[in-house]
Amino acid sequence: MDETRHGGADGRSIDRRTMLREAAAAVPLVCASTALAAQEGAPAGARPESAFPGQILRQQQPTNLEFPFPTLNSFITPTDRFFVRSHFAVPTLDARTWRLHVEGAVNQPLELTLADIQQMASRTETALLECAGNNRIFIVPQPAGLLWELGAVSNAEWTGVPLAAVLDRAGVRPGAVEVILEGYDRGEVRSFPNPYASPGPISFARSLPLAKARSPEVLLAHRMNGAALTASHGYPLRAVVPGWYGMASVKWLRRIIVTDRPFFGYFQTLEYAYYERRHGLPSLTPTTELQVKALIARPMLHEVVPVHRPYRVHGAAWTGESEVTRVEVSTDGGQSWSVARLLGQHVPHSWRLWEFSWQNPAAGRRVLIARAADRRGHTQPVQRDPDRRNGMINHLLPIEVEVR
Ligand SMILES: Nc1nc2c(c(=O)[nH]1)N[C@H]1C(S)=C(S)[C@@H](COP(=O)(O)O)O[C@H]1N2
Ligand SMILES: [Mo]
Repeated sequence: MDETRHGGADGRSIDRRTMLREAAAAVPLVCASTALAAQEGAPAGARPESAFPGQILRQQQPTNLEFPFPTLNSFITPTDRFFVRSHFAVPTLDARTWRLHVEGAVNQPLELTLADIQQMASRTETALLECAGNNRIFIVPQPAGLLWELGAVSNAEWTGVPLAAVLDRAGVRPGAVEVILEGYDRGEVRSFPNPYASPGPISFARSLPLAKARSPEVLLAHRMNGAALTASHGYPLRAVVPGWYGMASVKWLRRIIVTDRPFFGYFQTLEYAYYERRHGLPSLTPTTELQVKALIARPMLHEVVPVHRPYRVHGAAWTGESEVTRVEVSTDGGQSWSVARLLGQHVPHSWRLWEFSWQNPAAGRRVLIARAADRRGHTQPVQRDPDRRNGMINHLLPIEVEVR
């Protein structure tokens, strides 16, 4: 393999040697190509769309890939590094025969071609997607679900048509309350590594309340980072729901169904739902908005940090319908905190890169922690709230390193 370059938006690039060095140092990381080679029965040449040095393999079938967060070096995540979360095999779709159906409580049901959608007025915006299960590997005892470390999160530029424009074209009837987005992918969910089995084969589907569905930032996207969507990211058309966890951004769109009653599908009850206590009674509630969070890219877990030399601690922070206003870093396990520098500008629904200069690290084991706050005053919980089940993980994460 050649010295593959991965240009970032800021013009920097990472060579393969750097990637190998970094991946080798990160204990829980599994290199995708190594894991695939070790996989018995994998047909020769069967690799995910982008193998190492692109991503970390978290599941072979369906293919689930993590962005190697310690390599974070650009505001926009290149498409071949962007994490992939798919519950079923990637459907093979031909843009010439693909159709989007709009039905349910509408005046005019629609059957749209990709060309129909591409002819509508488009909008481009930057938005982060984070899987609600990101950082699950830190939860003790180990919960159900894929064990993501830091990188089930990425930031990209999306181009498409506002969902609102398609809804207007169909005409939403009075009494409608939700919009269900359904993908072309289908399968049976097994009880491992998922928490619950599905009632036979199901498709991936999620609903949005009508108000969010009509929000101008919610897109039916056909382009990602300036190119057509790749198969694993939803070709030919996907939803992008900025400000919400990734499960709302349904890929490989098949149907948009306007309903006059709430939807209780698998992926918003048995999965991607948390307990909200109403009247003291835990009530399963679909996961929606992103929680405020800061993550450290470097140093990475168990990294060896050179003693008595300034070290650039850096990472990214984000929140839901607000703006990150403060990131703080502790290098002593949370006893004292220093303010980190926010880089660049605030871009709605995107992450904000940050850095902090760790002066004169003393020898020994050190625990680094980052924490963020947003304009609304939302902060990160110190402890994990079990009502969140196996998702929405934003409590403080200790990153232990060795200074020597
Ligand atoms: N059709 C379909 N859409 C889907 C999924 C899926 O399995 N099928 N996974 C969802 C989840 S849980 C996440 S986190 C995001 C991930 O998007 P990405 O694979 O482009 O990173 O897609 C969402 N959309
Ligand atoms: Mo997800």
